[in-house]
Order: sequence, then structure tokens, then C-alpha cells
Amino acid sequence: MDAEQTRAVLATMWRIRAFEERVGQLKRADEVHGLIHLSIGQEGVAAAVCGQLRTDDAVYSGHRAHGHALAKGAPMTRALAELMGRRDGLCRGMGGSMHLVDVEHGFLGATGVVGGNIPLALGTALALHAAGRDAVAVVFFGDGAVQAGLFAESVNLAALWRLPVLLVCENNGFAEFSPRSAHTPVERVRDVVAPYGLVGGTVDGNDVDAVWAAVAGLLPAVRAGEGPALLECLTHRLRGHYEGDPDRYREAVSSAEWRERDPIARLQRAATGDGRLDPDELPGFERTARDQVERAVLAARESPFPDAALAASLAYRR
Ligand SMILES: Cc1ncc(C[n+]2csc(CCOP(=O)(O)OP(=O)(O)O)c2C)c(N)n1
Ligand SMILES: [Mg+2]
Repeated sequence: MDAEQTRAVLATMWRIRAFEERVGQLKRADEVHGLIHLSIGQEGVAAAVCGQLRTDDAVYSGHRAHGHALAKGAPMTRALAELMGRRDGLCRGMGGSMHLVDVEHGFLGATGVVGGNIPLALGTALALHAAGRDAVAVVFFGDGAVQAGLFAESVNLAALWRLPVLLVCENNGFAEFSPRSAHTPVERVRDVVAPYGLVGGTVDGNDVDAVWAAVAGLLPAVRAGEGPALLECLTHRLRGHYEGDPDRYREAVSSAEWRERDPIARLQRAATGDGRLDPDELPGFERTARDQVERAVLAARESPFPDAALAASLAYRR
């Protein structure tokens, strides 16, 4: 990444970090509703991937979706208003954390159905391909989704039809409370897809320069219609599976070790070390992001709750 790209990616990561830390507080204060999964520790993947996409590229996410939505351009106030169940939310306050959608910015949606986003991304990729467009579909999913049957079906069809889809696996080593070893003997997702001949591979997902370089290497071919790619990003979620998870099934990361792994701290160290960024500019990224979050909180609180009649009008009727 050059200096400008680094600034943009760092700003995105800080926006996600500040947003999600505040969302955690708001959840504990009962201002944010529903099950909340934070991606703190994994922000580098969302920022480095979405930072190279166009608005007309489609992004799908799963249950841990805030970072992907923000990185793809969803306005923070509307994302927060959605989590707070307010009328100005991305889905009029009726979707919540696991159902964020922002069509205008190419964020075609989050889903709570683990792996369910992969065939949806395939459908979009097929539509883009049929229309002769050079936009791509990108789908973020976890290592747990790889064990869903539809992952295999999707990889097979994507490879067979050479669809313009970038599969991004955020491999954090856990599916809910189960370590990888409890649900599959195959350690690396790239080995699961090896027979299909997808391009791509495994990178350290907390090394944002590495994620950026890998995506930059893969995206042109996917865009040119040369077929799908899979990028496996090894990462770590710092928070529990969901907000409120007592998180007793794994070793706690010491704060010293966390500073080593933290994708934000790592990028800041790398970029000041090689002269891309001046150390003096670093505090501004965090300050700007936290100010933006506070403005979003105030704006979302001003937004009314949706009219109950709206829910009734949208309900499925035979
Ligand atoms: C089809 C389906 N099966 C099970 C669940 C319950 N569930 C929610 S999150 C999760 C684990 C997902 O793990 P992973 O894909 O690795 O994502 P991560 O939480 O690590 O980001 C499971 C099994 C679900 N939501 N949907
Ligand atoms: Mg996982």
C-alpha cells in the first residue's frame, strides 16, 4: 500500500474499531438490540478488501457484519440507527445487526444463516457475468461456514462456471465456541478447495499490507472473468463470539501479545517504520473515528422507532 492507501485503510479500521467498541457499550446499556457479534481484531480484512472495491461491486457478509458494511461505504449513522432499531436505520430499524443491507453502496447484505451468503454471492456473480459487466461479487464468511454443505456446492459451481466471485474466509479458528479441531480435520481452507483449482491462498489476516497485496493480486483476474478466487485470512477475534459471551472456552490473549497481533497497531508500526506515515498523524485517525461515532450516537438517538404498523404491512400474508 502506498501512503494514501495506507491512510484510507487505517481510517477505515479505526472507524470499525471505534464503532464496535461503542456498540458493545450501547448493547450493555440496552440501547442496541438483538444478538451482537463484534469483529474487533479482524478489521484489517474488511478494510483491505473493501478498500479495493468499487461501489458497483457487491459485498455479502454474515453475522459478524458491521466492519464489512462500514468498509463498503455504509453511512455510520444509518448503520448505528439500524442496530438501535430506529427509523433512519439502513433497513428502517427492522433488520438489526445481522440484517444490514445498503444497496446504494453495494452492500447486499448480512445474514445470520452461516454460509447462506455464499450461494447468494454466486447468484449475483452469475447475474453480473450474464450482463457482461466487470463488477465482482465478494463474500466474507468464517471458518465455520466452510463445513456447511452449501460451501462445497458453491465452490464447485463457481469454479465450473468461472464466476466473478472473490471468496474471503476470515479464519479465526473458532465457530461459536468450538475450535477448528472440533469440527474438521482440515486445518487450512485453501486445502479444502484445492481440487477445484481456485486461485488465491492463505495470508496473515492481521497483516493488512499482506491482505491488501493478496487482494490486489487476485482482483484483476476475477474482474476479467478468469474465474473465482479464494483468499483465506488467518485472524483473531478479540471479543467473545457474541457480546455477553463469557468466553471461557479459549485462552485469554495477554495485552502484550495483543499489541503484537492487533492489525491496527501492526499497520501503524509498519507504516511509521518505513516512512509511509508520520507518527504525528496517528492520533488523528482514532480521534476522527471516535468523534464520528459520537455524532452517529446522537443522531441515531434522535431518530424515532419505526411505526408498528410498518411491521404489520411488511408481514408475509397468504
Ligand atoms: C445455518 C446455521 N447453522 C448454525 C448457526 C449457529 N451459528 C451462529 S455463528 C456460528 C459459527 C460461525 O463460525 P464462523 O463461520 O467461523 O464465523 P465466526 O463467528 O468465527 O466469525 C454458528 C454455528 C447459524 N447461525 N446458521
Ligand atoms: Mg470462525
